[in-house]
Parts: sequence; structure tokens; C-alpha cells
Amino acid sequence: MPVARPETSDSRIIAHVDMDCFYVQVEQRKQPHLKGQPTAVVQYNSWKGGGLIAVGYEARKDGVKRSMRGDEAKKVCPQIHLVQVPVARGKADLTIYRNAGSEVVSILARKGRCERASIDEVYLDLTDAAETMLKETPLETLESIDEEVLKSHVLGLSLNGNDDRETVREWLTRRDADHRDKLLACGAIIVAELRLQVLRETEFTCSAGVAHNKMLAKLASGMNKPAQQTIVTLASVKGLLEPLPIKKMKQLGGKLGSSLQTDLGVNTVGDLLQFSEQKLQDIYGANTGTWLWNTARGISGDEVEGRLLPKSHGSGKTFPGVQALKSVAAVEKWLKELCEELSERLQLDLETNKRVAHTLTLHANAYKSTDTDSLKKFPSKSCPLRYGAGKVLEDSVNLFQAALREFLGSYTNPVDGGWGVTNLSVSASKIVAAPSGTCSITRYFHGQDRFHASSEQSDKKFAPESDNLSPSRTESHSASHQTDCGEGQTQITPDTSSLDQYETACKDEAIESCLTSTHHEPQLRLSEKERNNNDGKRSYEQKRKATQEKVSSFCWDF
Ligand code: DCP
Repeated sequence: MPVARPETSDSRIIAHVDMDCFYVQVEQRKQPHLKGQPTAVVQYNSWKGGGLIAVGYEARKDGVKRSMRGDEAKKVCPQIHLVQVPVARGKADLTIYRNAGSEVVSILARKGRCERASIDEVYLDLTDAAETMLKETPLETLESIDEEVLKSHVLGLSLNGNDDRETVREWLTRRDADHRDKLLACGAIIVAELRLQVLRETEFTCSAGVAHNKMLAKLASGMNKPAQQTIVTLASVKGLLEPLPIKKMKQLGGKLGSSLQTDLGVNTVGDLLQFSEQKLQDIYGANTGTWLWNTARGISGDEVEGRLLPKSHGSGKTFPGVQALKSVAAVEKWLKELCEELSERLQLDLETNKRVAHTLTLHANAYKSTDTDSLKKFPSKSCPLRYGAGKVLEDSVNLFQAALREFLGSYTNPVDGGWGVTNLSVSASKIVAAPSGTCSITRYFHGQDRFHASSEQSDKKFAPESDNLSPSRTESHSASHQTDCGEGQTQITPDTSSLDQYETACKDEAIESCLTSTHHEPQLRLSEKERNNNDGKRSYEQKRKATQEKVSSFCWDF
């Protein structure tokens, strides 16, 4: 559910930086002879030349699109170079792209608070840097301004096509400009410098949006690509938002956007402007109503989170068409691969960043052969995460079994046949700093194991006889946030470094909201002390029982 946050100050300077055709650039850096050549990266699946997941701008000029397969791209652009994503464990291995994204993040983080939003996009809060620049160097006194800044697109600024750079220079250095526009101008200068720095140090180009909040910066970053930046002045906000299709807005791609269309006849953001905040609150509740009212006006108080590392880790694969997994053994075989990869990444995160994840979630897409209820989603399931590939696998298999039982409406472990899994992924979320020091980390995990063991005991107590993993120790939520990468394969996870940045954002939000929407969850959380003392189990049991009464469909065993 969207959260309405008041704007803390309309003088914030926020940038959204998005890498251009990212995987292609990474491959071109690795193979320099591809630079300047029409290039695309294809999935690990040779069917019809593999699905395209990234298309370079030279190939786009010839009409190549991401929705094509390699064979079709070759027809449209015979000279195209198709590079296959690296492969490990029978699936795409995105490590080089993730690492390349980290290189960029470390440069962008030099000027302000930085939030890594996906494998190739970052938000920056440059308010302090812009204010400092403005204090130290009044813009009207600037003698030389870098070409990269002068190439900026300033929304709402009318250009006559003759000397656009001069017009932008005048806008940047206007003595009588509003303070907020002056800060934006400083933001544009800082972002241009950062983008040049990224180019120098990594060889990658990126595009950016500079605005007073995250929502507007994100909308702008993709407006002029590649290797350009767009500035959203306050005066341009209305014109920018009004024509946008409502379903294209972040958080409005799903049910809420559909309801606006069908129930209120709202198809563009401009259509939303006719509704008062009160009216929207009456229909959608106080929070969502206010959020919608704000969104229509370009108001968003979302903060840039200081986070250079991903919010979650995930590993997944699709099994299109005849490749669908039709037996528990086949699912287990793939879960083993996915859990090993996830576990390696968790271990690396622990060693490198001293972070631990708390929640393991299994997502899948599945069908029933005799499906009378084809709209029924395969439920996603979560449980506390235990470290170690074997444990992650064991828990994932249990989660899968529980989800499959629920999906098929079965009380016992379902038999093979009559169903197929087309998409499978495991993810680790709720990542927090680990207690410092190896010693306490070890203790942390021992505590975690004891905690887990006790939760299993209590499960048995609450679960139906035949249920190894009853809903009482799993969380169930809609799998609607899952991504199906079409007939290809590769990553389909809620990882911030997943394949599709938009999907990723949705997925992260969906998962976060599912995880946090269980209002009882904090009550179920055991403190470190509780976990380590003898009364821990009783305390946990008491909390669990108390909470179980309040929860009808599912509950956590935190
Ligand atoms: N990606 C993917 N599958 C998708 C979408 C994206 O594997 N369905 C990967 C490849 C992209 C990277 O994620 O290079 C970033 O995705 P973007 O949507 O940002 O697209 P690009 O960076 O490729 O291009 P653009 O310059 O349009 O942002």
C-alpha cells in the first residue's frame, strides 16, 4: 500500500541516475571490439536465438527491441552482436553486472546520501551539496560551465533550436531565479560532474533526472537517454504529470490503478486532479487518498535511504512451456541450485558487509492441468532464514510443499502429476547489520538455530497432524509480484539487483508490504536476550499463542 509522506521541504535536490543499456555496456567493456557496434545481451536459452534482455542504442536505431528474440533481432539488424549472459548452475549468473553496478554506486555516493534502487539505478540526495555550492559560488558568477551541464534538458524551458546551450546557460545563471531553481541548477552541475566521473572511472554512460523529489527525478531520468540529464523545475511539474497514463505511475500499475480507471474513469494523472483529497480519502482511505492527491500534484516526501547495498537477495529461474517442473523431485533439484546460489550470496554479504538476512521467501508460478480455478495464484511462503545452503534448501523445500498443498487444496503432501511449476525463486530479505565481531556472529547463529528449533516444536503443536509445515509457521501472500521473464529464463527475484528495475521495485514493495502488513509480527519477534535465556522458549510460546488468536489466515513464527 502506498504511504503518504509529507514533503519535508520542497527545496530538496534529488537525482535518479539510471545506467544506459546496462548489461550491453558491461559486455562492451569486457569485449572492447563491440563498442559502437549494434549489440544485445540474450538470455541463457538458445530457443529462437534467446530472449533479448538488454539492447544497445546502436541496435535500437535499427529497430531492435527488448521484446524480440535473437533470431528476430538478426532479421531486423543483420550485423547485430548477440552476447549471452554468463551462466552458472544451469542459469544466468548476474555477478558481473551486480559488481559493475557496485562500481558505479561507489562513485555516485561521493556527493550525498545514496540509495541503490536496483542493479543499475541509484537515487541521490544532493541537497546539502547543492546548498554548499550555492553558498560558495553564486551561479551568476560562474565563468565556465561544462558542456555536459549545458546539454541538460530543462523541462519547461522553451528552446528555439538555434543556441540551446546558451539558453540553458542563461537559465542556470539567472540572477533573479527562485532559490529552489538555483538549487536545481547546482544539482544539475553536481550530477553532470558525477556522470563524467562514472564515465572516466568505469567507461559506462548513464542518464539522470534532477528534481525536488524521488518520484519526479525517476520520471525524468528516462526522458532523454542515453548519456543525458533532465531537470524538473517546479513550474514544469504539472505539464510533466498531466498527460502520463495513470497505470505507468509507480504503485499504480496494479489493482489501485485499475480501480482508478474503472471506478473513477481516471486514465491519466491529469484526470486525477479533479478529485478532492476528501473524496479520494472517502474512497481509498485516509492514507491512500492523501497519497493519490499528492501524487497527482507531484508531491512526494519519500526520503532517499542511505543504502549502498541491496535490500534483498534472490535467485530464480523460469521454466516455460514444456520445461515446466512436474514433480517434487524436479522442483527439489532446482531448489538445490537456487539455494546454493542464494546461500553463497548471503555468505558473501555476511563476510563483506557484515549483514544478515532474517526472512526466507519462496515464490513460484504454477498451473494445474485440470484447472477450474485458473486465476488462483501459487502462494508465496516465508519463514525465518537459517544460514547454510543445506538449511536454506531444507526450509525452501518445506515452504514449497506447504505452498503446493495450499495451491492444490490438499491436506497431505501432494503427489506428482496434475500440476506444473513455470517459475521458481527463493529470496532472502529483512537484511540488517550483524552483531559486530566474529564471536558474536557465531553466537548470533547459534541463537538463531535454537530459536528455529523451538519454533519447529511449537509448529508441531499447532499444526494439523500430517502437516510438516503448516501455514502457522509460514507467511502466505499473493505471488502477484513475481516476474515471469517470458519464455526465457534467468533471474526473477525480488532482489534489488534483479533483471527488471520496474518489476524489481514492485517486487520489493510487494514483499516489503506483505512482510510488514502482518501487524502482529513485531510482537512475535524475540529479543536477543529472550533467545539466549532459558525462558526464551516459554516467552516465545506465550507470544505465539497470544498472537495466534488474533490471526486467522496465517501467522509468523518470529
Ligand atoms: N534486464 C533484464 N530483463 C528485463 C529488463 C532488464 O535482464 N526484462 C536487465 C538488463 C538491463 C538491466 O536489467 O541492461 C537494466 O534494465 P533497464 O530497464 O534499466 O534497461 P537498460 O539499462 O538495458 O536500458 P535503458 O538505457 O533503456 O535503461
